[in-house]
Amino acid sequence: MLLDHPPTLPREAADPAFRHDILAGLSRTPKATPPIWFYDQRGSELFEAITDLPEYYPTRTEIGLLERHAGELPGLIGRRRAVVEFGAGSARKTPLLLRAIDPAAYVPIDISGDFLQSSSAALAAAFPGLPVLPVVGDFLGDLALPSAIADLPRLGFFPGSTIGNMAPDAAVDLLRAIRRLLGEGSMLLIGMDRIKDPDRLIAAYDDSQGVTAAFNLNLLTRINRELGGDVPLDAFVHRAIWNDGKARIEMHLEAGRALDFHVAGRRFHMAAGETIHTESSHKYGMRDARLLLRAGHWDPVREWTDPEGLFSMILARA
Ligand code: AVJ
Repeated sequence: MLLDHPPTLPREAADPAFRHDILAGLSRTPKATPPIWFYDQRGSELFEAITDLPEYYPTRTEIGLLERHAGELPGLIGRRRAVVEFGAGSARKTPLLLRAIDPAAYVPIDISGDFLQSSSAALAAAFPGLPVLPVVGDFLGDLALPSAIADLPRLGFFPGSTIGNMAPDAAVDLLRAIRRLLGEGSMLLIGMDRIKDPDRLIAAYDDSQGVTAAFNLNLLTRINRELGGDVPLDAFVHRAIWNDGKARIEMHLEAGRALDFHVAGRRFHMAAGETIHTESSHKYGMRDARLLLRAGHWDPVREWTDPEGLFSMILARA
C-alpha cells in the first residue's frame, strides 16, 4: 500500500536550489556542479540505460551479490525492521532485499519526486500489505522520517555506490547524518565500488554507445530549459578521467572552443579546453571501505564481494 504523508516537499522547492547550485558552480574556478542535478526525468532514464551497459559493471555486480547473499540477511539483522532506502529504489535491487527480509515498512528517499512516485507505486503493487512511505527530499539536507515508523528498528539501504559521489570528508558527514537519522540499534546495508584497473573504470564512465556522454550533456539541456540558458551543447565534449591521487573517476564537460553563454541572465566565459567538473565517483579498497564506515560511526559486521572483487556490499551496525 502506497501511503501519502505530510513531509513531502512542494515540487517548486527544487528550482531555486538548482538555480543557486548551477550559478555558483559555473562561477567558481575550476567550474564544478553537483551531480544530484543530473536526475531530471530524462537524466533518470539515461541513468537506468547506463546500468544496462556492458561496460557499467556496478549495477549487475551488486544485483548478483543481493541474489546470492540476501538470504543471509535475516539471520544477521535479527528483528523485523523498517527499510529506509537512500535513493528512489531500483526496480531490480529493492525487491531482492524486501523479499529476503520481509520488512515492517519501506521508506524510499529521493530528490526526484516524479521518479520516486512511479517507483514507489510499482513497489507497492508488487508487495501488497507492505506500507510504502516515500519521502521527497535531499538526504544530504535535513529531513524527517515518517512518524509511522517512529517505533520500528531500521535498516538503512544505500546501494549503487551512491556514497562514491561524495569526497571522503563529505561521505563521513553523510554516514554520521544517516546514523543520527536512523538512530540507536539501526543497521546499514551499503554498496561501494572498488578500486580496480583504470581502463575498466574509465570504460564504465565512457561507454562505446555514448549513453554516459548523453547523461553528462543532459545537464546542459536541463540548464538551458529550466534556467533559460543558451549554452551551446555541440561545443562540449564528455570526458571521463581516473584521478589516481584521489581514487576517483571524474566526469567533465569540456569546451571544444572558447565560449560565452548565459544562464539565468548571467554571462559566463570558458576558454577552449576548460571543463565543468560534473561528477566524481570515488572508489574504495577493501580496507578503505571499512575505515570510511568506522569514521562514519558504523561498525562493519559482514562484507560480500564478487569473485573479481569489482564491488562490495557491506552490512554495518550503529
Ligand atoms: C549513481 C553515483 C553511483 O558514480 O557510478 C554512472 C553515477 N555517473 N555513470 C556512479 C554515474 C556516470 C553513478 N552513481
